[in-house]
Amino acid sequence: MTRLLVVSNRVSPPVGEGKANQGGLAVALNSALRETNGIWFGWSGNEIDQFSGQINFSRNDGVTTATVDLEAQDVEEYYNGFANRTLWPLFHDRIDLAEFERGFAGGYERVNARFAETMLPLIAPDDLIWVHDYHLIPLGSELRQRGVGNRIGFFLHTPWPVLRLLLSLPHHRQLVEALFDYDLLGFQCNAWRDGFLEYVRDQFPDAEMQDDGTIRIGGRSVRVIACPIGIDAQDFMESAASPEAETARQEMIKSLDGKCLIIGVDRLDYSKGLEHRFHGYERLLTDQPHYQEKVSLLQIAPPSRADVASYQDIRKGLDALSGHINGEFATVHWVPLRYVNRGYDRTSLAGMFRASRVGLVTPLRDGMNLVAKEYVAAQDPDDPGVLILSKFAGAAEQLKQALLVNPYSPEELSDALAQALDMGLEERRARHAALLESVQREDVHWWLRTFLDALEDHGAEVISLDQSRGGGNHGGIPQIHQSLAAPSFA
Ligand code: ADQ
Repeated sequence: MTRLLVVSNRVSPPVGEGKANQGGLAVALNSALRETNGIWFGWSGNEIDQFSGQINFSRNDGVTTATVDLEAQDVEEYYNGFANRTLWPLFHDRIDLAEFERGFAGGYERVNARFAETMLPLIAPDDLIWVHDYHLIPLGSELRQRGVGNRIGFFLHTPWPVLRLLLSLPHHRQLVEALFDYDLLGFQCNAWRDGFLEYVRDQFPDAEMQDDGTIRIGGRSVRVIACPIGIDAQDFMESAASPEAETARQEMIKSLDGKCLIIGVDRLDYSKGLEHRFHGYERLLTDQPHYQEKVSLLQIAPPSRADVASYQDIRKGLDALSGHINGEFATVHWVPLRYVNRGYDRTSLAGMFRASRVGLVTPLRDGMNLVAKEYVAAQDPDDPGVLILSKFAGAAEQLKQALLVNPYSPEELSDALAQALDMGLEERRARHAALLESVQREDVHWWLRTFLDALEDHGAEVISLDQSRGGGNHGGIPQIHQSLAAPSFA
């Protein structure tokens, strides 16, 4: 396998024995990096006074990471700014929360250029370069401008916004144009990929679309695929069946005192639909009072991006709403909603998932949603819980045997909760078996292979289209890139 160079905002090196706490994505990328003697490049998470471009190398469990420190202004404008206050809300349909500031766009452009410049010496001629997520959309273009001819792929972990929303982003065309400099673009599902193609058709009428998803434009060629990310299903199933998970399950069952557990586990983010979820639960308790004192909703939601005001607002809103629901329905013997603002290790989560009757995964918009897949993998196949899943999560394209709901409708949520709580064993088993088959078949290893195979295969075709690209790395700027103005988002 060709050497792999992974680039993402933050890096996640192997943590040895503590693998139980590492997500499937990090484990899978690390195993590919280990296998190819590759490098993972990104921001260290540290701030310094002045950007120096100095790379800090570290080697853990056979994987090399290379990180750079950023200036406080970079962090504010690029990370807290353009990435998390402009693109994240826009890509999750929250245009009301999106902030369009020139300074943010300038910082985004600057940090992407700094990443490209800094990582240049790390690139060997045959390396496959794999760039991750919305923080780094222009990185491929920045590398091309510096003469990098390697095959470069980009994977977007978030949804792709619909055309009319993306048009509200100043300089949206330049952002998309930068994506044409990759050889391969991966989206989480067909809906996001099709949204991207719709945008290209609308804004770039000269683009030639081929049946295999290749777009040819201005002498460039980029293949666009849907490649859904999975979890390490085998590993998660083993964690769920371990003695530690069993202890967590039993403790949870004991604390429930005979009530049926409904569980939600999410980062505290407005895209995850927690307020709507709470309203749906409130609706169940109001409209179908026979469930009172029979069920308990556990919502685990560790805070994230606490520097961004909209995240402080959502936290305040949820504190108030959870208090309101408990105030309205609680009795001296029953707390209807347990709302917990901290993270748990994966084994404990697996045990809690296994103790539940219902998994409630209802984001308003989500690139994929791995919690849905983890919930399925954690279940006891002989007595599984029921997954309620938002239609607007990328995972809904694969997990069709879940109870699919519109997360905006408290009535639909309430109906689905009642249906799940009343579902007989036979139907639960049948639905779970079909879901598990999908989660196991398209796991994180499948995702990694599928993306990297597509990225490798595409190389030969690119060379025949654009001879200047194939000749190794820093061999001068390929002609096609000279003919296009460098994208500017400022
Ligand atoms: P996220 O939005 O972070 O990721 P998600 O897919 O749900 O969301 O993954 C979160 C991971 O964190 C899961 O492995 C989950 O178990 C873990 N996690 C969540 N809450 C936790 C808690 N309270 N304690 C411990 N662990 C917790 C982005 C996109 C998603 C996409 C992923 C991967 O927004 O749509 O699925 O990337 O591509």
